Amino acid sequence: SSHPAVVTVTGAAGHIGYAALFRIAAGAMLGHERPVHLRLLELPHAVSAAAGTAMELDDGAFEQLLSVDIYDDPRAAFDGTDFALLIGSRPRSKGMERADLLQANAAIFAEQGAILNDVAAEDLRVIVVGNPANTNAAIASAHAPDIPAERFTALTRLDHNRAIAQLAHRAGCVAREISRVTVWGNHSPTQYPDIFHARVAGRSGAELATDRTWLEDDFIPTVAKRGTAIIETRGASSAASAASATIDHVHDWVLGTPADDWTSAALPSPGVYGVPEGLVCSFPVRAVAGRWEIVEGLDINDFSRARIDASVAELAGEIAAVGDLLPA
Ligand code: NAX
Repeated sequence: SSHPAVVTVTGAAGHIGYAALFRIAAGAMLGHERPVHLRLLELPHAVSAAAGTAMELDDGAFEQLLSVDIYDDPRAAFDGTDFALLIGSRPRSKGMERADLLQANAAIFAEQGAILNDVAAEDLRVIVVGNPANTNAAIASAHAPDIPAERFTALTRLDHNRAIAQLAHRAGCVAREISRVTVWGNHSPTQYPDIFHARVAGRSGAELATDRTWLEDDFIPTVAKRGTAIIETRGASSAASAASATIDHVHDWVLGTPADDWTSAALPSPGVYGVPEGLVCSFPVRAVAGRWEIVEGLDINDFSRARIDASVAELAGEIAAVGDLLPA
């Protein structure tokens, strides 16, 4: 539809925010027909940087961009919003344990979930990018009882796109010749990129997977540890690729996945594929009429089962670690 969309981006002055905003303004996320109001939410110390980005957005003279507003108050930033791109989160600081990081972020996402519940638009869609993304999404949803849980999603599209890139290199083809890849589980090194159902330039992924040495020692760890490899090589974490994947996720959610293909997104489990209900887990998904549908009935072999179970166990552990921030 062409009614204007209100899009709130948290962490708007950060690296991913900077890369995402210009493409959203240019129509890459919601299509070139849909005008956009941008809301930039930042912590008080980064509001000035966000204001500078807003000046640059102005200077893009984007035809679809109706307004850019800057906030340090989440209640104002989320008022009436249709799309919440939750990119900002608390990074791990020196000496901080993983449990402390989980707690600090759980508090942020509990608050944002509650505010979204109060003030967001009826058709709100949420994508959590800030880590730990899956668990942050679960917490936000738990604090938003009036919003259907399926509207809270987390980004694993970057992992999905990384898997496609590695497969393309292996097979000597291009990305668009690859379909039906799935990333299962957590956005973490335990994630499982599954190629057994994939189609790779006319070949089956299962055929490529018969080379177990390549699969286990090369493909899977390369995809799962790509974020670290980017940091080591680039000297900074993935930003433009993460922004691009975030835009792909929302684009497909609203405008649909290509026929005969699927993608990966982390959604609250309805209890399928042995994933306990409520864990925000990455699944194979199609978007139909603006809703994600999990692709059901895929045959999961023992190799895949063990890896999915390991990542799901990690997700359950994260939720257990922040259990006291979940409403009773
Ligand atoms: P940056 O540190 O460049 O930017 C984060 C921004 O968020 C900062 O400007 C900060 O002021 C702001 N912020 C923090 N807490 C906030 C809050 N409560 N409300 C509003 N703004 C807040 O990080 P960047 O490189 O942009 O990464 C952002 C997040 O994405 C990180 O948590 C990162 O770990 C995560 N990532 C997730 C990925 C995924 O695939 N799910 C991949 C890329 C990335 O690692």
